[in-house]
Amino acid sequence: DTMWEIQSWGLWFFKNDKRRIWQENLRLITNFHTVEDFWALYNSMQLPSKLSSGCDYSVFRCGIKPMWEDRSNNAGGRWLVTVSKQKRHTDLDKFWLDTLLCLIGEGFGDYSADVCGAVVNVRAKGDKIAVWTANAEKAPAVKEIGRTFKYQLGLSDSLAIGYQAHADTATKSNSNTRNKFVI
Ligand code: M7G
Repeated sequence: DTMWEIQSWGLWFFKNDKRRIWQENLRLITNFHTVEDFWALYNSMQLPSKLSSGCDYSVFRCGIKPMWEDRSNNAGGRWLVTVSKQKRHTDLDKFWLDTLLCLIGEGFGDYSADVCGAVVNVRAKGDKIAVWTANAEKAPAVKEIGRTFKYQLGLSDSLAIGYQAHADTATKSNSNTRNKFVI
């Protein structure tokens, strides 16, 4: 059997435990580098909609931690798609799988190499899926990745999604981080 090789990715899991600091609640589950291994892993995972509130999955290129502080992320930002509570059961798992397939298939157009990873946050106040890119100042790459992300999820043109620099997210205490780009 020939394995279908892809770039190497790491799957991370975050579980909110208030007794620990944020970084300690983040764990690398495993790395994978073939399509077969991706599907074996995907089929063994709980779907995001089944996770308890406060959990995240992240899939990042091997060697990049899913945190703002990682040198590959720290000048970057994220395209953010919010999924309302009512849509958790119809949209969340589908959006997450579409995002993962786009990620491992390097499907973000000419600028796929600028994509560091993707995150799903399961939250009582509304779930979130984000694609993290390496450089918030690289407008053509950021915009192309955002357009592709939106298209791959099948979001309507009238629904705007925003891109925020991690530097802004990390320094805002409220949730209203300004958008650097909107698509
Ligand atoms: P969140 O989990 O991204 O979203 O951030 P939420 O507000 O919907 O739960 C919640 C908090 O987790 C942030 O305010 C930070 O305290 C912490 N946090 C999140 N991220 C992604 C990071 C990170 O990359 N680095 C650090 N140090 N803290 C983070």
